[in-house]
Amino acid sequence: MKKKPPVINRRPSGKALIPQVVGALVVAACIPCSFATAYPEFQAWSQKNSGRFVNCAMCHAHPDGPDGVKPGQIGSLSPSELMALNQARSAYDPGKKVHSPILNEFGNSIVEQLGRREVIALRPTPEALAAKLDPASDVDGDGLGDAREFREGTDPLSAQSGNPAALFRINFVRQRFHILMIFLATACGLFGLNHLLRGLHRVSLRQRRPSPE
Ligand SMILES: [Ca+2]
Repeated sequence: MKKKPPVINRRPSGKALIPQVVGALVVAACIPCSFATAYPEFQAWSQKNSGRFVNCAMCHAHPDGPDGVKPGQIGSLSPSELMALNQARSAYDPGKKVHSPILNEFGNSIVEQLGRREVIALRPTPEALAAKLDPASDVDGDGLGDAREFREGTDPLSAQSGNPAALFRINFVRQRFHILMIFLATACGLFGLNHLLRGLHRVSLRQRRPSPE
């Protein structure tokens, strides 16, 4: 009887898979916004200029960009969202209200302010985008304009993201009335406490004096 050759298990072990998985994650992290429907030049410039990590979430609904089937990506859109996407893509001129489901509030604001035609025209010179944006535009209301957040690579949708010194200065000015009130209340409290302690001290001294006979 012919002996069966031993079966060799060629499936890689869990340990052997680790370098492949790590490699895939590194490659995925290094890929900028997909080139098919996004404009990765702006993300790449913001990251290079600021030295901060900037992903597609700066302008898009999903941090991996618009291509895919995850929430906020084209493959996941409902028929009504696809209609909204097509309407947004037709906003070639500025001033048109844009509600693209694959863009976030900042991304929609850029298209509203400049129009898609100019955004596309700026792709070879992404550094010019900041100067084109309205200096008063600040979608997260943190006091740092969208243009500055684009230059500095911070999150234009998070009031906690921004240059720390600038945010401290802005919030200090904004809260100056409350800060003054806290200062006055503390000063009044200390003043009252000081007088209370002095009064108690005087009463205590009076009680220690021997009463005249
Ligand atoms: Ca801001």
